[in-house]
Amino acid sequence: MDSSLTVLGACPLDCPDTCSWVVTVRDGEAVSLRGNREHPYTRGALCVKVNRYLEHTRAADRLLYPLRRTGPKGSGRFERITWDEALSEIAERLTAIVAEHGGEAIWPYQGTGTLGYVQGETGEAGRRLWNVLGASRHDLNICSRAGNDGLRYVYGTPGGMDPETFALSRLILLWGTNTLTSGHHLWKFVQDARAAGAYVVAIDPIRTRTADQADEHLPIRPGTDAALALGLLHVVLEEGAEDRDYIERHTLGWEEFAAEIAKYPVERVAEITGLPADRIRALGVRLAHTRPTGIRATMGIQRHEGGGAAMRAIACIPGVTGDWRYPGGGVAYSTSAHVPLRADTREDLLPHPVRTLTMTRLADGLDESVKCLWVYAANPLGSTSDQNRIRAALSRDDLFTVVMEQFPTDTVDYADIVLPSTMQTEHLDVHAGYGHMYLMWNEPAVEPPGECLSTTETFRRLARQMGLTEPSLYDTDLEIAEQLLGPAGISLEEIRKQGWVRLGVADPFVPFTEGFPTPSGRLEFVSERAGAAGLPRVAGYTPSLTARTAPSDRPHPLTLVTPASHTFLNTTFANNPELLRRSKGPRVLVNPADAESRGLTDGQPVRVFNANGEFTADVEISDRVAPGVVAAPKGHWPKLSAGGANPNAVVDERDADMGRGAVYHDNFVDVAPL
Ligand SMILES: Nc1nc2c(c(=O)[nH]1)N[C@H]1C(S)=C(S)[C@@H](COP(=O)(O)OP(=O)(O)OC[C@H]3O[C@@H](n4cnc5c(=O)[nH]c(N)nc54)[C@H](O)[C@@H]3O)O[C@H]1N2
Ligand SMILES: Nc1nc2c(c(=O)[nH]1)N[C@H]1C(S)=C(S)[C@@H](COP(=O)(O)OP(=O)(O)OC[C@H]3O[C@@H](n4cnc5c(=O)[nH]c(N)nc54)[C@H](O)[C@@H]3O)O[C@H]1N2
Ligand code: SF4
Ligand SMILES: [Mo]
Repeated sequence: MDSSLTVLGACPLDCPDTCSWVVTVRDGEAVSLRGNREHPYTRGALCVKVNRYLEHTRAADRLLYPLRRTGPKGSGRFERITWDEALSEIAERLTAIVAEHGGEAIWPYQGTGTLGYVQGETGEAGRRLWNVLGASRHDLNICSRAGNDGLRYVYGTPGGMDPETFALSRLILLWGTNTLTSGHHLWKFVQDARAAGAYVVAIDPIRTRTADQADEHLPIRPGTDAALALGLLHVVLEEGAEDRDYIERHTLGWEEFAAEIAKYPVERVAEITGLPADRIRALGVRLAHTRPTGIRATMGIQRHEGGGAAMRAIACIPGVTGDWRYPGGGVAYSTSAHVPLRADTREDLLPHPVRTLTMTRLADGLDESVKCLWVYAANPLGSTSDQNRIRAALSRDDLFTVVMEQFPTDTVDYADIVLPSTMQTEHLDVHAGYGHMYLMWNEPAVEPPGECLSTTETFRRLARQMGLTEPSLYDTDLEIAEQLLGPAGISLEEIRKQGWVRLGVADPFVPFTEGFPTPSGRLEFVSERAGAAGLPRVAGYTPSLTARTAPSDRPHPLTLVTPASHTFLNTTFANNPELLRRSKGPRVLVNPADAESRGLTDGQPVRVFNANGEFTADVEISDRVAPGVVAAPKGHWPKLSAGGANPNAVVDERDADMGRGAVYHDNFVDVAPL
């Protein structure tokens, strides 16, 4: 007799696909975790990383008990303590900090370890407690903000195409996105389009595995995409293929934008982007005459000084071609803005207005005014810019650091108190994909191992320990889920039963048929809001730092790009032995010409360095990158890497043009034998 049951869940990771999964539980133990074939977008496949999720939940290095540090900060030496000891020590310290320095001395540093609406990023976990204490607000801008803002100036929202409609596109531009690595479920819609005759172009400084599969790859110079967008539109105008009717009826500022386009003839764009003029022209002609054209641009493109402007310029393309008229036309960056769940920010709980601290600016922000850093679902020592300065800031003796974690990351090593956290099979959550149009339910499948607690339960217990009386601090996870779903008109029963529900929009979904949520109600080539924010009024080209610096002024000759790794999700899974093995360890791609001039041989260990610091990697000599560009994936744990650092040791803590986004793909480095 089979006593097993199946439990529906969702992948919590910061990946656009948010897969639906099915956990089989036997005698209280999860025995398998598989993709859910019933899900219309993810259709049963997970990925190389999450195929190992159950193994990861039982990993030997999983944190199972609260810990108190016994060695110096960074030593990673801890003793096991009870939850009572941990919570009473924390409550005492927080109460004293609030009394002496005010609540704003607490920085709740929340990352993207889970995108859950209950346990994570977008959600309720902690916010109510932090508001009651008057803690600083945390701006989680690390990932996609510059691009979001760029899109907002044009469309009024970062929301765009339903990715499923790429099946209907006849020209697909995969622009600054590595689909087969960072959200591979889109690929079958790309393939469906191809079967119907679509042409697929990858625009990426790296010849990625996605570029390998495309019909054409344009190896653009990093940080010059807006110039390419304008150059392609230049050809569209030469061809007389602009959609005059659409422009007149649905856009704002055409004359001024057309004058901007006029500044970017193909020859000039070839010089800026490093692409051959005839290939730019050929793509421009294709764009001019292929409807619908679907553009998939994701976050890679905006991790630059001019990243917001790049997304803004790309967003203008379908305004000129009229592609927003058609299913399969337009731009798809993220679907988050279509999600109707609106977590109540509960400002009413604040004792007084509070400051905002910026996630991308941890090294700068962690000054004397911060007395408690509370890290959850984040691994700043692996993922945030300027690692060495963060390490120094975390070493401060008067800083009280609490880290809620599943694994003993580099960041954990700097904690005063470590609190063990549940994983996705062990807690309840609600999710929304940012690359599809479905809401997801995650039912807890098993009891947590050891003494792990969910984020919500940890905060409920801490509130009790601190004697706080605000009733909403004690809402259960199910109550929180109901508060989210109810106002959005989503039935808890339905989503729980099926594991997912489609957002309440037409299928196929074509956005902006009723206008754009901009001040003018039109697609804005010219934005007064941008002007008021000190940005160019007219969409245009803002080069990245490395693109705008003359060779003689560059402190180091090479541009480093640090994209998604195929085997990790940010730093998550980079401690899994099998995935670490498959990653082949920290590597840096170097063009044969740059290798030769430095006397490098394939496989040799090198230092990649600049004034911020250095990291160690094995050289992979390859024409997958152009001369002048080197690439090293994000995600390796510093302490598991030779030299104790990862690429963020050389990444500047510097702002993109919009939203204070990070500049992970816009740094000068050089490479030398170790
Ligand atoms: N396997 C895996 N999947 C992931 C992640 C992961 O770590 N691993 N991370 C997840 C997260 S957090 C996010 S935000 C998304 C990010 O996923 P993506 O948006 O795909 O982001 P990146 O990997 O940073 O960059 C994508 C591509 O953009 C290219 N690129 C860099 N600079 C430029 C440029 O100036 N112009 C152009 N045209 N291209 C450029 C890079 O070479 C890279 O191939 O993926 C998610 N999915
Ligand atoms: N060089 C370089 N660096 C980058 C990027 C890049 O392109 N290049 N990309 C950036 C991007 S896009 C992002 S989104 C950031 C991500 O940066 P972070 O938000 O710091 O994400 P991770 O590094 O994955 O760390 C997440 C941690 O959360 C933990 N975790 C997961 N679920 C839970 C939970 O439910 N509770 C608790 N308490 N912990 C949990 C995991 O174990 C993991 O250690 O990294 C950025 N860093
Ligand atoms: S990381 Fe992405 S592709 Fe992999 S299981 Fe999670 S949602 Fe699916
Ligand atoms: Mo991200």
